[in-house]
Amino acid sequence: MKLYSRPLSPYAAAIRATAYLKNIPLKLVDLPYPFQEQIADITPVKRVPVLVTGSGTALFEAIIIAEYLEEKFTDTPLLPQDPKDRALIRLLARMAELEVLTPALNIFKLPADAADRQQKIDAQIAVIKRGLAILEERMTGEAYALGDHPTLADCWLLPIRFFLEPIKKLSNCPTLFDDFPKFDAYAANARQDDALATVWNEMHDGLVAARPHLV
Ligand SMILES: N[C@@H](CCC(=O)N[C@@H](CS)C(=O)NCC(=O)O)C(=O)O
Repeated sequence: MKLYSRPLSPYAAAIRATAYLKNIPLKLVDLPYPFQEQIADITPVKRVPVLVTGSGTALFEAIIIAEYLEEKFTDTPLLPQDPKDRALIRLLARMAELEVLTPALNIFKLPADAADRQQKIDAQIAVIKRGLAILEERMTGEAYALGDHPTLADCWLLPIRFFLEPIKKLSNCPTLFDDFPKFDAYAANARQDDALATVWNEMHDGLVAARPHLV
């Protein structure tokens, strides 16, 4: 299988985390920027990640790819048996994506010369804090997002936790995590896992290459 990816993309990083945690062999294709036209023939939305399966089927949308990998490779499950527990894991991942990553990306993509830039950033920071409060309430404070073993929630949380480091700098908001100690500590906890540490380091290298002043 081939994964079209970008090191810093939190969505692509979520799929790398899924694959690494499950020991799934993947051929990684790290696309140079701009990449959209290079994948236009395999995905109509021209976004990463894209997974091309062994039989040549292209799958896109990170959550679809992650769920496919979870269903196809069952040796190391990242979702438990109980439907309620599965739902709670998916809920944490979804909240992290919608309520934290989306406003963080809005800040990341804001042009340097945008009118009322700091005001716009502050508005997105308020949204991020609301999202972090949701995550903080649900996280267990253990080694992983929801306990002492990795789940699909970590595949989203780890990349998003990384991505908020440059966002703190971009936003002049060094105190962003002050009210969220479990989320803050999550970076160090989860990176004790080799697979998640690898994803963190790949994102770090991607940030060095793309926006070195934010490292
Ligand atoms: N909903 C998509 C979002 C993926 C996404 O936004 N990827 C970004 C990189 S982080 C991208 O490829 N952007 C290129 C573009 O929008 O032109 C998913 O879950 O896979």
